[in-house]
Amino acid sequence: MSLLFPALVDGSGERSEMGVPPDGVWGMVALRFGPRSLTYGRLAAAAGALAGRVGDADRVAVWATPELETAVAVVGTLLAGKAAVPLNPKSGDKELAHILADSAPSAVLAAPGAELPPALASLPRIDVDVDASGPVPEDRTTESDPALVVYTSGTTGPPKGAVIPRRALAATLDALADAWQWTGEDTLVHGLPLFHVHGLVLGILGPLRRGGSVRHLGRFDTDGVARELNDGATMLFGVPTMYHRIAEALPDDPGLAKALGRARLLVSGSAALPVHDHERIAAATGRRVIERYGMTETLMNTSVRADGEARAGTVGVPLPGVELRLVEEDGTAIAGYDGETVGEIQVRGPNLFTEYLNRPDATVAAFTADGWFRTGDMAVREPDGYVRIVGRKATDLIKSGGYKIGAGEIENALLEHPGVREAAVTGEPDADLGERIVAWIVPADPQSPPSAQELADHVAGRLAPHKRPRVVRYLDALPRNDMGKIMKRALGA
Ligand code: MCA
Ligand code: AMP
Repeated sequence: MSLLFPALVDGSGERSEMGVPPDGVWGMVALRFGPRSLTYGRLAAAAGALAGRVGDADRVAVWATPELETAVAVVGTLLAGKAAVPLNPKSGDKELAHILADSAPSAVLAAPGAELPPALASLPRIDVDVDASGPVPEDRTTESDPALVVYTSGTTGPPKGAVIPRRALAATLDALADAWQWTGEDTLVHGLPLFHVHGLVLGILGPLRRGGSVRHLGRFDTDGVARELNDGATMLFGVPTMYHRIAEALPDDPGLAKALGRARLLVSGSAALPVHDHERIAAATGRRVIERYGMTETLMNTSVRADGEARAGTVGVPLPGVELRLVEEDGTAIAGYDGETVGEIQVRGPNLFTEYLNRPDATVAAFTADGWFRTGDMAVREPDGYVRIVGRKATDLIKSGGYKIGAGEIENALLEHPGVREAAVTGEPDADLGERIVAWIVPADPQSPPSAQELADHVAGRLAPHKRPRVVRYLDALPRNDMGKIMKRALGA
């Protein structure tokens, strides 16, 4: 198949050899994480060397800290023709054990010195050496070969591994290049985590496919954004929580407003950016944030185009190659765009995942008989085709800080706490996080209920810190219907 990273092959079409040409694209900085950076030449050499070490198995895990090594690990794995399984380095023991058992990686790639938890002790460890040199191997993959397995929460049960083929990476990144006029001249800044599609595929693999640069902040803060945009970065990617924090900081930070005003493109995604934040940023900077809509299973589906109208509250139009329809409850497609009729978004195209790993049942359920993927997102289409997302089918999926979190997974973790007799989890509106996780608890002993902090720590340690309840409410009993099913809508009433 065509190479995922044309810029890792030098200008004459020759693959990387040990010696690194100092000029041209190869002398250009590809990746920068704080003070550390790699040129295309060095990246080709380091990732080429790593590709030679990952072995013959199908999949390797990547301990996805926000560091240079993570980017080299994923690129090296892809150059080797293998699939990478990015791991959240803050994963708790239960979540990590599930992902390892399910994806069965042959090794874990990590930054030298990174401390790995006991759950990974039985896996061979490969330290990523960013100073190593080796040739970029010949690409023998086909476009349907898996590139990534990314774990994503459902309403119940543990996260499922979405198998993302190489074709989908190429298709989505090239469609975004078209929509955003994204080229090798662009320098992206972001502070997103590297174990999800947003930060890894769009934020790292995107610039590398274009032959441009990315500067990762290590962790998001508004000072870092301002510094990089003032220093030549042209694009910013973030989740709504990050843009909300920018909007909050703008009134007291004229330097930030000036820096954002310089950007070519400010892009938000992973959840809806409230219109109020759109408007505050536009008023202070003169720039409009544009939104794109995607999903782990589909990569990117729609976007406001760089040459289109930036309309707050919409996610723009389908990307090139993506077929999108809205479907009524009974399965009929909605004809015409009236800006009012709500239907479920279904998509088809080369951007889609192939399957949930080891979950043929879930894979079948995710598609219609004629091959459309059911997103579970509800939307309307404006008369000119712009998509406006209005909600979600499942109330048991929570989007907090841009992370998708299944209520069932947290309920199961809470029920494993000895002080909890019954548990229900809901999402509540939150100005910063979009939604915050609320745990409704019936304590085993009403005289000494476990504290909110204890329950948050319990969930953070079992699953991941972003899945911890931010609020705990204690009840004598959960509201249930005649069938015994918990009535979540009655909670909070
Ligand atoms: C707090 N911490 C804890 C606990 N409480 N650790 C252990 N136990 C506890 N009880 C730690 C956290 O690990 C973290 O550590 C720090 O305290 C702050 O945590 P938190 O409050 O959760 O962070 P935040 O400041 O609220 O984070 C906001 C954020 C974050 C930075 C916006 O939510 C974020 O990075 N979101 C991005 C999500 C994303 O990329 N989604 C894409 C998936 P430390 O200080 O060490 O960090 S969606 C996708 O990919 C699709 C395709 C799409 O469309 O994009
Ligand atoms: P994830 O499964 O974590 O990849 O999250 C995918 C979900 O994020 C989608 O199904 C949407 O519900 C949501 N999402 C992503 N981008 C947007 C956006 N721009 N506006 C509203 N929701 C979004």
